[in-house]
Amino acid sequence: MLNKTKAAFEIRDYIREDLFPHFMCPGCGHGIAMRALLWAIHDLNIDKDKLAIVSGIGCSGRVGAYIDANTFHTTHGRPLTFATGLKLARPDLQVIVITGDGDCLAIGGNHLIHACRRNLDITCLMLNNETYGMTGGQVSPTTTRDRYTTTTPEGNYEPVFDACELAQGAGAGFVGREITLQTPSLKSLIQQGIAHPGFSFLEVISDCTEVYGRKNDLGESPQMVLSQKSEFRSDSYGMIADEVFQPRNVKTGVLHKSDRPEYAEAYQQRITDRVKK
Ligand SMILES: Cc1ncc(C[n+]2csc(CCOP(=O)(O)OP(=O)(O)O)c2C)c(N)n1
Ligand code: SF4
Ligand SMILES: [Mg+2]
Repeated sequence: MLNKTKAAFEIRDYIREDLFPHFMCPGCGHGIAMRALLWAIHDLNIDKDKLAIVSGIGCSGRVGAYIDANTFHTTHGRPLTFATGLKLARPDLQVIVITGDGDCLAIGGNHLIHACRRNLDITCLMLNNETYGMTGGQVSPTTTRDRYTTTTPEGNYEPVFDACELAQGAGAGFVGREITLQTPSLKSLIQQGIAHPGFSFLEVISDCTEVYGRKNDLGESPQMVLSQKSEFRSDSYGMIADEVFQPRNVKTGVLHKSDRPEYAEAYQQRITDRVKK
């Protein structure tokens, strides 16, 4: 039933239409992720003037530019560092990072670990399409084993990173994963992540139809999105036994939640205690 006190979600209220047509390829999963994020922002009633979107470099990073809010398109791998400074300087802002698997786990991997460790109240949306989409489809830390990319012409032989386990291990207060096919569930997960007072790491299983799907004969966007459903499930968690570190049947939804102290609050408390001494 529609909430009578609030207007229904209309994506045009949240995007910069003057920048259209957008650059994304037809069927790119990043567009669905953007819709889910904006829907969550709408449902949470977040004031656009209080919303800061910080993004890195990549097709994922470019998504931020289309959002009608305070947007910061930063350098490759560094959106979490910019976001950390911004949130400490302006704790009144709702700071949301949009990053890619390459941006967040490869060049920016070190910054991710420390953002999780600090547990500052930032929401990090990592759009995982298993490749460096923007630069033509190189291998990334999440590329499925044996898949072809421009830098793995014989098939990928590197183990796959489980970013959610990494984030949990490094101390993130909230960790979750969802596929774009389940857009309402994705929206709900993003809402919970934003509402959580601490660092929220959200992995969105996206798809790069153009330079990754095509190279691996994964079909068009509908086939790619549907295949996520069989690989990512909300009721199971595990690795295929004979493929070490190869995530399959990986769990979706909220994977971890803790009430570790939020960094800025803990920092403020430390200062208050010192002044009292
Ligand atoms: C310091 C630096 N190194 C490399 C690049 C080139 N570069 C731009 S985007 C990108 C990878 C993006 O991949 P990902 O984060 O997965 O985003 P996607 O395009 O897949 O959404 C790279 C290597 C750069 N811009 N800056
Ligand atoms: S190259 Fe891939 S990730 Fe980039 S816009 Fe096209 S489909 Fe999306
Ligand atoms: Mg990518």
